Amino acid sequence: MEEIRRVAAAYYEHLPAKDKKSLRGTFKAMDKNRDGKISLLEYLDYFKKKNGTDFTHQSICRALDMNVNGSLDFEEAIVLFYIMESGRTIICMSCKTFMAGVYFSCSQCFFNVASRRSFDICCDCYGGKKFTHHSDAIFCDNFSLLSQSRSLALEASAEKRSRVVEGCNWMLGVANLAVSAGCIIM
Ligand SMILES: [Ca+2]
Ligand SMILES: [Ca+2]
Ligand SMILES: [Zn+2]
Ligand SMILES: [Zn+2]
Repeated sequence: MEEIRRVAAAYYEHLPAKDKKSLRGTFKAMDKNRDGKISLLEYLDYFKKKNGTDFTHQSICRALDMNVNGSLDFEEAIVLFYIMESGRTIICMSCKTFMAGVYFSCSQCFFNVASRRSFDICCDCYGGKKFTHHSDAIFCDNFSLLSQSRSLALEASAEKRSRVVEGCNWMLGVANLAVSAGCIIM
């Protein structure tokens, strides 16, 4: 949690003034009773209006409350805004807890554009095999997947082949990269 807090603080520091102002505005909008902090109720109230968001899991609000006083001050809320902006994965799809750092993702689902949804689980669920997923799944941590995505993007732009050939090689590339990156095959 400390790491993501520092990332969020750096992100905020580099925002243009107008974006900082708009985050202040969002904070005020969430802080219904204007006491300068966002309570769990205010938090849930805000996200319940936005249907289908992972943010309604209480584990996120609890994790964000770093000084454990039951509410989010602006500093703590910056982490929330950062997560909202970055669109990063936040909830373990098995135990539904908040994932602040490294997590594992099924590489087949990650690279399958058609499925549109990756399968992400926390280290505890992965290590303890507390999840159900297709049995041939190859899991990678989120950092390996990120570097693989980059290699694939570079590869794709360098090699201009026909769509079909490219597609086949691309899939093979995913499998090879997944193995060479030291991923664990279940
Ligand atoms: Ca409040
Ligand atoms: Ca707090
Ligand atoms: Zn989990
Ligand atoms: Zn999968």
